[in-house]
Amino acid sequence: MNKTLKLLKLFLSSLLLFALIFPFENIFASTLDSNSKDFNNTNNLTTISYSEEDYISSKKTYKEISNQTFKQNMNLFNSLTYNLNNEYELKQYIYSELKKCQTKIDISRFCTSLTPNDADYIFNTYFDTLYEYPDIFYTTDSVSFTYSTDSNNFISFCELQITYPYDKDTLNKVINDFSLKVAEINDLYLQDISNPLELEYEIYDYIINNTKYDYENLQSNTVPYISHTAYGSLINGIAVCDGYSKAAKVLFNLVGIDSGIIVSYEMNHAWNYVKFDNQYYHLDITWADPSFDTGKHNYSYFNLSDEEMSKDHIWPNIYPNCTSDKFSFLRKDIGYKSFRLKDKIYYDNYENKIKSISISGDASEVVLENTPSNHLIGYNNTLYIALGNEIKSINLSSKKLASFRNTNSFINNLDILNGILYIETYDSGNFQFDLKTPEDVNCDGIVDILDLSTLGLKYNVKSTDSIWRRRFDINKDSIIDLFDIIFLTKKL
Ligand SMILES: [Ca+2]
Ligand SMILES: [Ca+2]
Repeated sequence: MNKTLKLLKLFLSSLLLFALIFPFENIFASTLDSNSKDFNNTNNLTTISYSEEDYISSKKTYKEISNQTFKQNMNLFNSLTYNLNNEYELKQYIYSELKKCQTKIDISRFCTSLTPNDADYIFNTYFDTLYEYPDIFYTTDSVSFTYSTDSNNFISFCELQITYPYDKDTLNKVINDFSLKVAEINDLYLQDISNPLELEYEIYDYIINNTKYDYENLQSNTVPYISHTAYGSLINGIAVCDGYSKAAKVLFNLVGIDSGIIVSYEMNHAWNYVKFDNQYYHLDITWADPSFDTGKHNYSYFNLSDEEMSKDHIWPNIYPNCTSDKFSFLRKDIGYKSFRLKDKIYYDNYENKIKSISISGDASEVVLENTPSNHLIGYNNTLYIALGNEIKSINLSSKKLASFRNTNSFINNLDILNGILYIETYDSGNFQFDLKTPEDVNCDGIVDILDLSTLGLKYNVKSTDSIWRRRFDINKDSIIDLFDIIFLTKKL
């Protein structure tokens, strides 16, 4: 009896030793194959690769699979059961490891109920993670994983292998640049806004104003991977549709707006969905960008219902239903002569009136009667309207109308970008005016005692403090102090 027990102990400990050594031995024995979906089986260890393109095309097959009968779907059903238990934790784990730029991510503990048939599910979970957290922009567009199975064909070892297209210093630099840029956008554009809908408009407008569509590379079929990333949009200012969508998702994540990215294999296109007031809406920032398609689009692709969107888009039925048409007023009532300032959209609908409507469409009013215009644009509580050769300004608090500039010929277009007013005339050239007034710290279009008291509230705040706002630092010396007050007082 004692001898049998000893033998059993010996047998069990050698089994344990074998199990411990086995995976390590085989990690070193395995070789990677970068070819998509190529299999490489070495000593019971298999390596498969999968690209973002495979991921996008899987969104198409998902639609087809979901139409098949239950029996044919047992494998899918099994992985869906598994999804419910573990998917969130797996994504969080992958995300945290990618944040640390790990080249190998051991996900064995998440995969014990899976078989090799579920490989695509693992890959899709990896890419789902990248689409949920596009601040991970610094991996290549493909991933490999190596696995082994036990005697019942369940996965016993499973490791993702990540490649980064940069050396270590460059990798650190691009990540650092990106997070500084996101912090700057937050500081300048988002931090002071508490209304979630206004935040959504601000993010949509920010990306349209600061990203150009990568046409040049599209035409020569040389779009670099970076144009498909949030980095392409936010840092380079150049992107294609998924770059626009990922940049928006990064900013929506930052401010806590529930959103996602819709990929359409059929259209070779991507856009966002956003949740507002318990309803989902489509948002296509790429198609709304005048650099994608000339002409001002404004809110033509802001918060659309499925019905509105399906006029020129198709997508797999795996995304949230968008049934509300609350924002269709943006397409129906408001033309290209419109501009949003904070929580109102100002517009001229060929009635010789300037009207405003709240960004939710709930309340509208007439701002100015008898004020025809050809173009309308706004900045810091002031509207600029052009008619013929003249530009007028309207302060929205006082409703005071004043002549701003006269040009010698017909004004073709007005544009405002980052505080600069661009004027395009028919035959006397183009002009620009810097409208920025750093002393107007509360951004209401005038410099007065209110700015002084607003500045006073930030007195002695330094750039390292959490309540820092760079627009209060008028002389740009990283502290809000007496010197800023002196600058402001000179303008009173
Ligand atoms: Ca002011
Ligand atoms: Ca200062």
